Amino acid sequence: LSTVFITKFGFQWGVSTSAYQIEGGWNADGKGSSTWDTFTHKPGMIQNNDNGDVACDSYNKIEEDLYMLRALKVKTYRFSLSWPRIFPNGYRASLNKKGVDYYNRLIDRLIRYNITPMVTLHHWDLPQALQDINGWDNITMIDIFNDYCDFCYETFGDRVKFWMTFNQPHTIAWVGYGLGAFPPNIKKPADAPYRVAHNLLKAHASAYHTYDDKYRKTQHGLVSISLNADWVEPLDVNIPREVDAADRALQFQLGWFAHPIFKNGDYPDAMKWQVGNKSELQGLSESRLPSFTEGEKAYIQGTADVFCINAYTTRRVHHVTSRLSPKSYEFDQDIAIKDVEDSQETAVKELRTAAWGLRRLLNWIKEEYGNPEIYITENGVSTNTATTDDDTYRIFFLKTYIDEALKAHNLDGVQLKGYTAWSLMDAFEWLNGYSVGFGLHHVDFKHPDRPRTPKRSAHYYYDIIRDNGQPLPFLHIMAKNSA
Ligand code: GBH
Repeated sequence: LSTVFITKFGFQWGVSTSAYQIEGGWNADGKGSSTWDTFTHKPGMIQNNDNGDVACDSYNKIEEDLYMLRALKVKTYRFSLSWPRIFPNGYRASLNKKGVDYYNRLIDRLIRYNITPMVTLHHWDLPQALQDINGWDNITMIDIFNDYCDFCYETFGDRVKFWMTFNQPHTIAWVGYGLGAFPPNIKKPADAPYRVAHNLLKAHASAYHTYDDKYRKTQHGLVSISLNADWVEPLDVNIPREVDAADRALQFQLGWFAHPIFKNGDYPDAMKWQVGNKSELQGLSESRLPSFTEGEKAYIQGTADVFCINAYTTRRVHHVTSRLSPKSYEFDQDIAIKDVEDSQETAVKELRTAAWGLRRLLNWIKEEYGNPEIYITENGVSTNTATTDDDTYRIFFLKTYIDEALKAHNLDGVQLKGYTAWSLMDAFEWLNGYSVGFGLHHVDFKHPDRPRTPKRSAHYYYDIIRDNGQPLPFLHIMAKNSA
């Protein structure tokens, strides 16, 4: 391992969570239902029929969460606001003051301890009432989301200076409306993901412009969006067709959102070409990929102040020849996905680890999007919660992934500004329920008080933050010897 470390001060080390995964209090004090409440309350949907009704009970445990954050000495805490806790039916008219109070208390306590809040406006827990009007497949959602964001800037923006509109729009569009594995469980892979992404991009841009027009001058914050990407390694770097296939996979996943926002307001050429051609061959009168007007392109281009990336895994991709049927975002790509040999299995099958992929991904972002300032807003590894004792693997993960991120920063000139580890503590892990955990802290979900206990990786991450990069073991041995 190299001993590179961050040489510039001000690097933002932190941890990350999301509302539905930790808060609980699913119907407390007037909170409305979200699509995840609806989904998890149906039997058979989640492993062990787990749900987020109580989760880590963070709704009642601000002090306990703060204790962990202060002990780690993080500079930043990335969390999300539960939209139905603030507006139970999604609209401003339903304002729930107690929900607002909760976030005010949390934010005030963070500021008091010099922890910078990084706030995601929407991490998947959509008010059910808005799903009832078709959720993100309904264009009126653009203005509804914008009004919710406007309220949040107005209410919390005196203290919150780092906003992310969406967490992983790719997951909302593809897993929610294509695969149908996440709420709203719609399986329309031919066109719904494309329509939804189109609306999400416009909603994001609209929320960005609202900040620009009404708040930036007085609040001086940043607005971005957290995009997810798996690094994709070509099957054979010497075969141009395979290199193209890998690039295409990145464009379909990351470029779908990043190209419009960070480049020219429009989808990547590879997507327009692939989906356009296939649609034509499929006898459709127009492409299943919607298009933006010139005005919309201008409106979307440049609507993020920094680049926020969630990165977990690396995959290998190879080219497959044209599949015309069935019509699907998946088959539009002409690729097949494999595991990378040089990677390790984790408790979540599709999230194998390969630290070297992170450095390559960061460099790809740097080249593709003109060297933006980058924040890694999620990166972490899961272990089986039934066997929590051995935390060696999480330490190995942090050591190797952070080392690769620091190589990108120190050796490759990537403007990496911050890193928030996923996650502060074990939490409700979506379809996996509580069977796997990404936490630096263990949470006892069988105990009514949900006690939190640091894992060894929490101590290790504390060292990383203290030393502003990889801990330099010999310094501590010297310190001990002289003590
Ligand atoms: C992150 O997504 C999430 O942002 C975070 O909330 C979550 O806790 C973390 O992952 C760990 O799970 O099962 O086929 O429907 C990372 C990217 C995208 C990976 C969705 C899992 C589910 C695919 N994730 N994907 S499927």
